[in-house]
Amino acid sequence: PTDPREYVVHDENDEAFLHRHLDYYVLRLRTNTKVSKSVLIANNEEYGASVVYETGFEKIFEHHIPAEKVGRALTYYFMVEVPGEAFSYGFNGVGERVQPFQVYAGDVKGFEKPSWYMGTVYYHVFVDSFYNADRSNDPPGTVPDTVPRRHGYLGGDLKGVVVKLDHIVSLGAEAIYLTPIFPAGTYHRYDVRNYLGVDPYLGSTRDFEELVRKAGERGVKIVLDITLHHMGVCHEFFRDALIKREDSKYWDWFVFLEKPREDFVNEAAKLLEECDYQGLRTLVSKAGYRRPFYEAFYTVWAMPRINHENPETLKYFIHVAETWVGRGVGGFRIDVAHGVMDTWLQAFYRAVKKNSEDAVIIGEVCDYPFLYKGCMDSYMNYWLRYILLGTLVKGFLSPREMVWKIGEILASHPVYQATMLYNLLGSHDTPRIIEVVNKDKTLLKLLINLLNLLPGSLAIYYGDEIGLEGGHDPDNRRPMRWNQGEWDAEVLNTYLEAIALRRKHPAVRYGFTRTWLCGDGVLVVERWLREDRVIGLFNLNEREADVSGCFEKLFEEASHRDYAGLKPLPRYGFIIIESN
Ligand code: ARE
Ligand code: CA
Repeated sequence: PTDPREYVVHDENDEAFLHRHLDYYVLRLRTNTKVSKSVLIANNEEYGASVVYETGFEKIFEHHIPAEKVGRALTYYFMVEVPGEAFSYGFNGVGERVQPFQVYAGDVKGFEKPSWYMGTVYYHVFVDSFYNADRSNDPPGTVPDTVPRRHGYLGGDLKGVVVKLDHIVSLGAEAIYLTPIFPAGTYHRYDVRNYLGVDPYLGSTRDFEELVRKAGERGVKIVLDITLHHMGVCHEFFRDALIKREDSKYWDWFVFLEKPREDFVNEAAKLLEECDYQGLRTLVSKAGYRRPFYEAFYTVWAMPRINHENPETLKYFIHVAETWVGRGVGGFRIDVAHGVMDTWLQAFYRAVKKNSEDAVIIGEVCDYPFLYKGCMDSYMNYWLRYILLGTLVKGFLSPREMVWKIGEILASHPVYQATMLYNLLGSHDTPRIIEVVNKDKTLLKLLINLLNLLPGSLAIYYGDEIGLEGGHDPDNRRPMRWNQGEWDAEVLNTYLEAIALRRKHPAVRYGFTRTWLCGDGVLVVERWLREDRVIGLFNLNEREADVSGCFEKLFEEASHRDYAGLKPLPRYGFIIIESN
């Protein structure tokens, strides 16, 4: 709507509009772009907006009220200004005199204290490629871990992660996200055979518990990858369903599109027992099947989809999650979360959180991310990655569009949730970031520092910190390089400094955020919490940019003169200013 009076939105029941973040209550108002100002009147005091997000077609005003001003209840309305007019907005809508919103403080959702997964540093380990510390458990056909990945096993194992904890800790990582460790039929293990065990090629349950303990002693949590969308075709439940069909207890755990043919099933059952994929492929083509006769991950035979309409599946996976929480894990990354029914995920989430509030649930979400309320704490923020690369590498977004889109992400989440997002430059599903930027290390440094300063957790895909190369899957899973002589010291130092900054400043970990453009394509990211403040200026241009004009808005008083003589920022240059 073009009339600003027709587009003023605040929903006191929606966390994105009203929530608690540490010592503050956060209240947001969405308006159209003509609105110039919003003043919140709360419990008889006035609060200007601390942040204004612009998304291109909206403005979102964010007001912060110190918690001690709230007491038991909050009574509030907004005064909205448009050039030439002003009006109020309250519970009953727009008018001159409006009824206020009223809420009990106890009903407002959010966090009073920081949780461990706000602004955490994750280290993402692709287990088979990381470090082979135990040759005695290597799968047959393991190739030496100096050979680039082609599909077969490299032999990495859980002991390998324990042995290399020093490296992970010295980086400043606080949690390790492990790709699947359950018994499976492939090197990546997304085709799970048994959700309650550890793949013998990786070690034993005791080895896993040792990893949890040793990591825990150094303040590092372990997050497991769990596939809730599909199972492995060799899982005994699937085999049972295949053999007994409707008589199987597990028939309804999957979605069969047609009845398995008897001649096929008898032979398949034998092959599945050994998890012989080679044999299975031959059988499938002999039987003339063009695609699986059950729903699957795409059309991958090895990954039959789980029937989430069957409540038994929910019960089972809650049991699985609780078993692993009992073994000390810090949480889960849910594979293909965007392919699992919302209601199922919500119930799973509630059940896990009920018994272990501290366990983080991170969804794999590749598409439009804002629809995942109440299903997870965090998601893999591929959307932010797309925005940053779309602006800085591919160039199909302008700096202005980039700021709008970042604003949209931030304004769509409660502040506390924005600090939990799993922000990444790359993963085991994308080409390596060093390749994406065409080995341009100046640009890479800018990306690392920009991602580090934006709200969210910071995830490092193993090897990215030392400049490991690699293209598309499976080339992005090359063996980790352990000869330090082959490490890229420049990249490593960039990560070390960025992480040290994050660990030093609560503002970076879980502070509030303002972003804007100044001058010509210079992005300013300001983070603050109470007295702590960090400001980054990023030159998004491929050429030098003047930044002297950027400081007046930042430091209205004396201090800005200190920066008046500041030199222009070089191509993709940046500076970070710490307030104390
Ligand atoms: C293997 C081969 C591939 C081949 C594929 C199909 O390596 O080259 O194309 O088989 O036969 C796991 C393994 C993969 C394996 C796959 C199937 O890690 O190596 O691929 O199993 O056997 C989409 C999904 C998203 C998924 C990605 C990979 O939406 O959920 O594709 N990510 C998870 C894991 C993967 C894992 C699986 C799912 C399966 O993180 O590692 O694969 O359990 C756009 C789209 C996204 C799309 C994305 C592709 O962004 O919007 O929807 O993600 O591209 O990256
Ligand atoms: Ca091994």
